Amino acid sequence: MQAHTQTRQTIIRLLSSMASAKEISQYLKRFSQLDAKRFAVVKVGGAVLRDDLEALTSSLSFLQQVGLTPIVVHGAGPQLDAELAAAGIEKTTVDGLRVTTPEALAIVRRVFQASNLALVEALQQADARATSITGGVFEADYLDRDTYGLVGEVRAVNLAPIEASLQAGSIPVIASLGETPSGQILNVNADVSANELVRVLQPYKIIFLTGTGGLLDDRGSVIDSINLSTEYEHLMAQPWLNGGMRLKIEQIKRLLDDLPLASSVSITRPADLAKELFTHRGSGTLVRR
Ligand code: X2W
Repeated sequence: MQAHTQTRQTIIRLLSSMASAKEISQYLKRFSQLDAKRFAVVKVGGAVLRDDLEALTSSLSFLQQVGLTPIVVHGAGPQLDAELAAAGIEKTTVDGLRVTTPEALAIVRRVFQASNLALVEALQQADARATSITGGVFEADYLDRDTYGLVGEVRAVNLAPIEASLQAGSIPVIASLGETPSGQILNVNADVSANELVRVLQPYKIIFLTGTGGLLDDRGSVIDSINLSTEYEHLMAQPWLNGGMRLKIEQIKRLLDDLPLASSVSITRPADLAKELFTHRGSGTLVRR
């Protein structure tokens, strides 16, 4: 009952966002003609899991109800900050990546598992089918052991668990943990793992869900669109751009450089996901090459 109410609210929000039924059905038709495996990769930041779970689950559940199955990759940054601090482990980051000691890794693994399960259960509560995937997808190597410790860079992506989930019409919910060929688990930044998955899958839509609902300018307003070919240098030179966002934009640039020219990345918030997908105007920040 509650899930239906949430879905109805999503639809009402969608309709009130000035999209015509014609517009929405055009997008629906286009998406339903695509290879179902490549509809969308949606990266969900840990802040969204913590602060915006209901909008997230109702938006993803809505997609499933209209026959679309997104692939979800999630982080757990703020949850890790809290749990590591509670264990008395000081936070060190280099270039936006968390330096991960063996002691920290044990907590990273536990927190990723818990966050993953919490999202899967919340999706099921919202009437969605979802599959928990906390390993077996990202084959990794040490990024630079001296600098970062147990942090991985993705060497290969194993699509089998994702495909099995999609085949069953279930939303794959993937934690950002990597594993070396010899079985060492590594902490992987979730933007990095989402990007590697996108490189392999080349999905139709690439969406980053963040607490901010887009890239913010110096006054805290969401920037509508960024054209990397003309704005990248200028943007990266801005002192107000924080480490996480800087890393995100750098990675999006590298990602888009590897994808077909027409590809773009959307950064938005969960409540505006349907608006981003089904309206010409979209929502949040659209990043193009
Ligand atoms: C990240 C993984 C979590 C993450 C970390 O330890 O914070 C590294 O930095 P968000 O919420 O998407 O930022 N890993 C190596 O990326 O979560």
